[in-house]
Amino acid sequence: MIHRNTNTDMADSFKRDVNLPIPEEPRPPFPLVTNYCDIVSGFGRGSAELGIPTANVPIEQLPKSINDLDLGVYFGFAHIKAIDHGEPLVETRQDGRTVVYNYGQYLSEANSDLDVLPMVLSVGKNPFYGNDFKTMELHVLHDFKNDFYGAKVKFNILGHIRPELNYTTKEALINDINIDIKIAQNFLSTPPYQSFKRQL
Ligand code: ADP
Ligand code: RBF
Ligand code: MG
Repeated sequence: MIHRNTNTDMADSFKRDVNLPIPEEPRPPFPLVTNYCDIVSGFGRGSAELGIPTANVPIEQLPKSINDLDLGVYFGFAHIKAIDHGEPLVETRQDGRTVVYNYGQYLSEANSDLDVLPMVLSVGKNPFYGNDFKTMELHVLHDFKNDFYGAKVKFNILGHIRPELNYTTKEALINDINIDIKIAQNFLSTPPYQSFKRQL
């Protein structure tokens, strides 16, 4: 029997003790959906240290239902759009590096950047880095050619993959994020999950 989309019967490489069961279609409290939120800068560690960039969104712009979620890793779809803006704005991070807010002016329709795209979401306090406040960060499963700080993103959350964990090494964190990505791709590619692209 071909039956590949439950978390209890997945390829061995996806199996982990921490995996939560994921149903064949979203079940309450999912789907949850946001309005368009700003993409803001974080600590700049996602791409620089992990090779996994994450678009950070301000938690104040999210509905209470999303702010009430347990810390952990979720998946869904995201829609990014550029906003009209004059000059790019340059911000200096605490460590002196600069971030350029280009408001998404290099997003390219030809590169499918403006499509509804699959994503994994970390709702966390990032214990690996010793933060003590909550962040919401989306890693979009797509190869953007430029960054897009200051653009807007609207997303939905369709399932919960695992709780947030603390890690002793960067490699263990990266390894788990890569498993999260495979699980998300697996579910998001199925018709019951695909149908929620229409929400965005
Ligand atoms: P920061 O800590 O400032 O969020 P990151 O290293 O996490 O820094 O990089 C995030 C930025 O990278 C995003 O705001 C976005 O502009 C860009 N980016 C490029 N590719 C992606 C992607 N696939 N998913 C999310 N953000 C991406
Ligand atoms: N950080 C943690 O400390 N623990 C985690 O379990 C964790 N899971 C993540 C899962 C995904 C899918 C992503 C994109 C990030 C995760 N991170 C986790 C957050 C990571 O530490 C964060 O992206 C970096 O701190 C860069 O901002
Ligand atoms: Mg980030």
